[in-house]
Amino acid sequence: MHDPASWIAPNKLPAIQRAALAACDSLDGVKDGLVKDPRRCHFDPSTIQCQRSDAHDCVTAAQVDALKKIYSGPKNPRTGEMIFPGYVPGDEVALWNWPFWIIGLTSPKEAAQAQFGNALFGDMVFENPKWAFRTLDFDKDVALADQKIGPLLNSNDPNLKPFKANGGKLLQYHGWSDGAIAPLNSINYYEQVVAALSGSGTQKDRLSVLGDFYRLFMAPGVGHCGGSSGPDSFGNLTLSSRSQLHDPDHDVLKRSGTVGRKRQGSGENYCHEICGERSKKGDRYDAASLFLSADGAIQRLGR
Ligand SMILES: [Ca+2]
Repeated sequence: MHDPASWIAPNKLPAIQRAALAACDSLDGVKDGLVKDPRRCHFDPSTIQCQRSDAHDCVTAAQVDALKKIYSGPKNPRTGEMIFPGYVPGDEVALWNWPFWIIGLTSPKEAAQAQFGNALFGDMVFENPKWAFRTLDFDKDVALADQKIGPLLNSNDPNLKPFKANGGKLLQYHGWSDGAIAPLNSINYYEQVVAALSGSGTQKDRLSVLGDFYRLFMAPGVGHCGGSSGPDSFGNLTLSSRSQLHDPDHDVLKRSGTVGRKRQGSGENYCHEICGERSKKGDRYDAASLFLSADGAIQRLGR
């Protein structure tokens, strides 16, 4: 964060994504450009470190260090405690992923994350609009933010008992390629809710408590709310218009068989293999596997 040489320009992203996919795409059994469960992906950026001079198809030592920090997420330097999860490898190139959110098109200060950071800490925590994100103390400043604005902004209380008792149900999805909110945080929250609601029961009992109350669906290759390289139209009302919502050509939930959609705006037809899993039906893919598989992956966490 302090070393200008650590900035990763967008022209490096194709080489990074290629290397990440080479390491992880096939882990789910299908080489399709999607990593179904990025938690199984242990991509080491040092495998593409430049051996000689800097070039667009390799990364420098400083950039390797930066990549490792982006993938692992910020930690408290004093306690080692995770502040927030890192981003997952395999879908770095898309404009609305890393270029827009994380690295910036021509400089790191253009990144939306930097601008959010400056606005939140500068305006709301320190009340100093000249504050710059590079000065952040990951120990004291984060604690101060939690103390000062956390009660207003934090949405991490896992006690959903009152909501559940009132008949509430929660359907949540998160794109694995989200460059804004690290997707692993949703899984962490889900597990915290499981613990808060189920007490000391067995893992099976604990999950059955949530069965018809809270479902979390992790969508491979989907960016922040939508977009990126995976199938992102599944009744989530983000990119689908209301007319498209009930159109099998645009909504995977309406398509039982080959999963396809038209890329919004371009009219280009293409198909994706949901979750990277081949269906037993051969070249046909079961849309439901997107959800059942993702949910099942979460359930496996505690076993
Ligand atoms: Ca795959």
